[in-house]
Amino acid sequence: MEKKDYPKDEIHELLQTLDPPTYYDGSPLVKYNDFWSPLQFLRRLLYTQRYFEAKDDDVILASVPKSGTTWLKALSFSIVNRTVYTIDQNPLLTCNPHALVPFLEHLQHEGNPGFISTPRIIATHIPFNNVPDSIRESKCRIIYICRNPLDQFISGRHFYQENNHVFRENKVEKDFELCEAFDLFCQGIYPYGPFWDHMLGYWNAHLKNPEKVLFLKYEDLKGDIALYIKKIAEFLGCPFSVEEEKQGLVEEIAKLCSFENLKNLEVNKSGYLSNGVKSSSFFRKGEVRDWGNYLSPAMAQRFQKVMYSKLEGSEVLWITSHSAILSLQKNSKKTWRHLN
Ligand code: PAP
Repeated sequence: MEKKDYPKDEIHELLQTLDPPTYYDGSPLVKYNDFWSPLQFLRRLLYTQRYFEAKDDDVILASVPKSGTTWLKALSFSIVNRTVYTIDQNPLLTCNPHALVPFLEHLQHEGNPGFISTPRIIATHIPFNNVPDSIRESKCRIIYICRNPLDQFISGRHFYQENNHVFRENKVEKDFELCEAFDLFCQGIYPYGPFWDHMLGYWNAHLKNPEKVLFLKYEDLKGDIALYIKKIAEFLGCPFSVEEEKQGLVEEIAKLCSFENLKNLEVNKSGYLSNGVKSSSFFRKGEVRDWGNYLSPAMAQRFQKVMYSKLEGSEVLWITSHSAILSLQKNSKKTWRHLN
């Protein structure tokens, strides 16, 4: 994307029309076009909406933060580029997945390496209704990944605390109590939230055109990664050949992109991305239902009611909260503790 500037006075005028920011763990969020945009990224969002031109062969990876974006970046990059790099020369061995697959909202940012893949693979946390028109209107394909929102919430909690030097406006401010953050999350106040609208937006787009939008679930990938590697390849129009399958390429990609492998690579153990975020903070536990170690049964009950009230009548309720609700029953006898 050519580097242009988004006029400062337009942003200033827009901000006059929006409510003052609401703070999520010290990070200002503004309600813009029905979603909670991090204030620090609003300018980039507007820039992207105005100038980004999707190409028909682009691959867009979309998600609510902390739903498995890093994993999906690694998988998509390896699948699309499997004839370009052998497994032992794959750039994932020496680069964090976020350095190989840029975020749409950060493309214009200084220091962004741009695209190193053809077709281009670009990630975004922007809700479907707010992505640039050309993404909706072109033939580009979108892969959406969702995750049990309670795990998403706990993952985000760790991530934002570990990187508060990047996201928090007042860096010395004390951490939010877990229950305060949870209260906001249940109201939909979370970066790029409400999560229910985010999921519904992409889900409805998938129903309307399943060839354009593939809807994946983190928990399903954890259950059978080989199956989903093949599904992604088919969706992108580059299915594995019989020969590739015989050679075990699907399993090799699964292993390369596994949590254990990526977490233990030198490049992901230390250091920072160009935006100041700790590389290691993208690889915490990679588990399903970790929320049960942090949230009380009462909190989970409250969450269940929120899910029903927001998603009732849509299959998304079943798809995204089925595991949350089942695990609520499983975890209800567990002892629990607060994160702080
Ligand atoms: P992002 O939205 O900031 O890019 P994202 O990658 O979506 O973050 O989410 C990070 C979560 O995915 C972390 O979950 P946790 O906090 O519950 O542990 C991270 O551990 C997990 N994750 C990262 N890479 C993988 C992987 N290869 N396999 C499974 N889970 C992974």
